Amino acid sequence: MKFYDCKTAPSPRRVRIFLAEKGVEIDSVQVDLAKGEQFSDAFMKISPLAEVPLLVLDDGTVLSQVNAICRYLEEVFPENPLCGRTPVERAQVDAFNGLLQMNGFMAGAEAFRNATPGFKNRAMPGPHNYSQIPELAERGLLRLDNLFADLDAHFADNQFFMGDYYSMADISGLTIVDFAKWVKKFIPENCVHLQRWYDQVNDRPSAKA
Ligand SMILES: N[C@@H](CCC(=O)N[C@@H](CS)C(=O)NCC(=O)O)C(=O)O
Repeated sequence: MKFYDCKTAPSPRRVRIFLAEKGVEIDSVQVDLAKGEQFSDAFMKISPLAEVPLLVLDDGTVLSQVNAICRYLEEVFPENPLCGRTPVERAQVDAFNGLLQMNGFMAGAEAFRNATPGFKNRAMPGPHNYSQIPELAERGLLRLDNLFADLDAHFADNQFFMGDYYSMADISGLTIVDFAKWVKKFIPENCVHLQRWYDQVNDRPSAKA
């Protein structure tokens, strides 16, 4: 297996934390997004999506998308389950991940990519170019405010996303809070429950991945 990673990017970090929690090491290749290596012929031949992360299996099968890659890794490394321990938990972790993808990663990407000069014409990742829309940057910031408030309410009654069970949803959430710092969104002082959760997940050794 080979993991196509970029040390500075939030999406592949989710896979790195997942692997660290599992205690699994995989050969990895760094793709320097700042240098545009995702558009190189060599990389586009592996995946025309021009995005990381990617996982290439020994038989050449290419897996893309964080949630799909982690779902596969969970199947082949089932010890210490992170995607749910029962059918109900698996559905609940998927639901949190879907919501976090939409309301966290998309919101952060909206805010960052539509306002950062270096991303002019690159408002969306992937092989197609899109112009920046400043209103979307504004909306992304508002969506992050709302997400933080919603998560604070959730963590008032829950140690982790899934009660007392640390899961893939916590990995997604941690990565979003750190990604939000790129657009100068920090956990508000009044979100004490969200801050308590963040400190707890950020203290785990895997958070350094
Ligand atoms: N939906 C994808 C998102 C992947 C993604 O957005 N990757 C970013 C890095 S965080 C990327 O490769 N960007 C390339 C670019 O900006 O050109 C997933 O879940 O894996």
